[in-house]
Amino acid sequence: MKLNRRDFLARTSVGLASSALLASGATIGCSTNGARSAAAIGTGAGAAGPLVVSTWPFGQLANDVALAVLQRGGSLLDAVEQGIGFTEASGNQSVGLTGTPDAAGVAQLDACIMEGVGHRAGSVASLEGIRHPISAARRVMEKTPHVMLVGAGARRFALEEGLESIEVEPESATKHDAWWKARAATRAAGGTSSSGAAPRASAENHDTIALLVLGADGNVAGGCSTSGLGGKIPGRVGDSPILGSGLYVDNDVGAAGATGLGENVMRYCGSFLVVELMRQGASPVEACLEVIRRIAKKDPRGTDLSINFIALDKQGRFGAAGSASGFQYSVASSAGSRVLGAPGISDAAIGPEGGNRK
Ligand code: SD4
Repeated sequence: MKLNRRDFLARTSVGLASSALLASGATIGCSTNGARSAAAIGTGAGAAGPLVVSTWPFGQLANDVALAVLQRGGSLLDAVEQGIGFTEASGNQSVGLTGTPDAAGVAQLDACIMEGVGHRAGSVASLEGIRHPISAARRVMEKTPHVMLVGAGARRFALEEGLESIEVEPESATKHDAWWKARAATRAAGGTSSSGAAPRASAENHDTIALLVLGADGNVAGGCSTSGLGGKIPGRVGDSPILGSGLYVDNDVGAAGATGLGENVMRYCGSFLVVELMRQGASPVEACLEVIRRIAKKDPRGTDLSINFIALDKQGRFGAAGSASGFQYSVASSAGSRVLGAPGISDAAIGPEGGNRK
């Protein structure tokens, strides 16, 4: 069935999300903290996998799906794809087709996936009308000789792969055309053209999902999916689909992922650096903190970066940190499913819109 975006949005609901969760056989863990409630600052001391770590409180349900896949004997990649796929289909305002659109009103989605074994990766950017960008990224990795596909090519590939889609091309082309024409007219009249509308604030739906898994066999993998910065210039790509920035996995060390203002992550290869610091002996939380401190030292914005990292290592230790205080992340293992707070390098409170702040 072909749906346009409006129909799709109307049909996508939390109800859909919960039925997917039940179908997965996952058990909801002990904490259901919302984004607004404070979570105790927490890091993991280290334990054998399976272990799943993801960004934000909404990652908790994705973790539960991913953990259930692993506990059923599924692969790390299946866990990443199904966990993130759950969020993409959950009606989230910053992940999947229900995510915040670009300045022209079109949801352009970014995602990537990476597997420690074989150091393989796949990525899609500015993908329109595909319900599960994470599945498109996985197929790029598994079925092409390439790592990254973007825009119309990525959509054609996803359609060829039979991925669930909605018909957006004619509508989005019209919207983009109108937006660029309006921008050109404003500039010709001497006005300052806005680079996009202000991001929409929401305390309930934060940002990107980055999800990291450690298997019982000690291997690691991860994925990342987002609609990106709300109100972005059409065609803008953030850190999330860029390997080394929004996500990085090294099977000798561990994995890291990012959420927040991608421009402040991708200039520093943030996730790569977190993994490299863990290789040099830092714990996951120390590595996340040190990367943000380094960025803040070099960046003209100082600590006003709106960025956050999560990380896990091969020993089963995990942690996270933010440029401001209040970032929350989710962790699931056989010990339970929790939402934890992360330390910030500054006392400033994270905005209601999380990292998605200009
Ligand atoms: C981006 N990092 O596109 C993503 C969006 C995000 O908090 O995580 N915002 O820049």
